[in-house]
Amino acid sequence: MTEFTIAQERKVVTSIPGPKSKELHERRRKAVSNGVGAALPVYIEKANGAILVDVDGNQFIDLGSGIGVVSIGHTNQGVIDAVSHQVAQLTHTLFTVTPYEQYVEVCELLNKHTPGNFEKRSALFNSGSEAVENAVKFARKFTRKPAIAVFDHGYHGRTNLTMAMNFKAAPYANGFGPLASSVYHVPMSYPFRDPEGMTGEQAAERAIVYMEKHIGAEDLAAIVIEPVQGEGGFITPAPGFLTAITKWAKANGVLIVADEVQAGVARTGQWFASEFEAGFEPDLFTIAKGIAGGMVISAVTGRADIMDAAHPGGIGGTFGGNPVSAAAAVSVLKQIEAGGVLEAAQRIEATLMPRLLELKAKYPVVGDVRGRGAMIAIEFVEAGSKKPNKEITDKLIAHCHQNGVLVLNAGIHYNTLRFLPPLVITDELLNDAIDVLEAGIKAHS
Ligand code: PLZ
Repeated sequence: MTEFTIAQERKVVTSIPGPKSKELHERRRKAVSNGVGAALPVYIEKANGAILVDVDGNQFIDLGSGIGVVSIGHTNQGVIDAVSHQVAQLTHTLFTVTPYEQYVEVCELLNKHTPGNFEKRSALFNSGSEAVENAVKFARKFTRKPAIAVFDHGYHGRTNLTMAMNFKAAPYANGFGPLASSVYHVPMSYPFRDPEGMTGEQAAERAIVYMEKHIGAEDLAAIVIEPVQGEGGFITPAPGFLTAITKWAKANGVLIVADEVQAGVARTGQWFASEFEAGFEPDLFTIAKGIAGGMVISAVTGRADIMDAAHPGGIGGTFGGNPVSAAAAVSVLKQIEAGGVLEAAQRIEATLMPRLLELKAKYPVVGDVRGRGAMIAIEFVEAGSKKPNKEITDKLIAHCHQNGVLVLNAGIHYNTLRFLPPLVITDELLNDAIDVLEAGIKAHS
């Protein structure tokens, strides 16, 4: 059992945001760029387990984990110990100047635990976007081809290349162009919105026609796909889709990059979300967020022949895989190895799913409940139709925030609520949060 240092309970003691948060928000307005958003402007002072404490003393149930980052729990003791030790030992050399063991150990652990029975290599970076950028570099260098295929509703980052890879130009790319070229968007399998009865194989056929006619396999280096889409609203493709895409890619000399930045590292109840379909065989994985308990690190892991095709000096960066972040990642990965973490994500699914399906049966505004493990979402619709219902989603988010539950939205129409709690969250907290949500649905639908 995890020992918590902050009581795992929701507590609202001021209006939300409280007076101290409001004061900080005023300071922020004068200091921070307007381009940087704020979903809930309460300023957080400390956290533990699944509870965030703000500067006014309010306690929030965290159903977001900083968008899937502190999966191991806020202020996890193993991470605290690893980071404290490392920060007093060595904080930086730059791995490409004079290396250190922690970087190698993270790569060994990732090579071991990513799917695929082949020799692997890894390289470490700072952010999810940077991992995706580098996966594309590896794929292009190995295949000597330029084009990249990505899927509708997908999200891959905020850098110049990854902006072009996102489905949504608004808000991620508008006005920030020119965007990178040779990126092509193809249709995703979206069971809730695809034609009734469309199978995974049929959805894959639809995507393959795009790739063959619109791009051409002879120019296509890689298909980059999230096995469960994050920002897109936890869209989980129909069974058979990922297998059919893999078969086509293998037959046509096209690589598959699984973007596991949001779905990876125990979030879905497996090490990686790619494991749910045996016929899905990615060549490369991009990994970030949940890997290091909030410390800054990301990775590309994959087939040794692809990863080694990059020439020495072609890949790197000043901070990638810095010793402190690497030590945190080793701690997190070893805690998952030790057991109990994947099971925690599975337990969260077992607690959440039946409750959310009950909401779906009771309230016609709940259109779809989907996801895997501790990565579950509700898509809201107008009662009696599948028309996206952003209005109620906004109201519910505000209601949850006012009542001490931090939820995030997702989906291209902002009509999806997503739950990605720290995996240490107790069933009591989960049920309390869903009670708050249900009261909101009752009041607003
Ligand atoms: N790939 C699948 O989910 C990051 C974005 C938050 P970075 N998603 C959260 C925001 O609004 O900026 C993400 C992802 C997938 C890549 C990324 C990019 O990861 O660490 O944010 O660069």
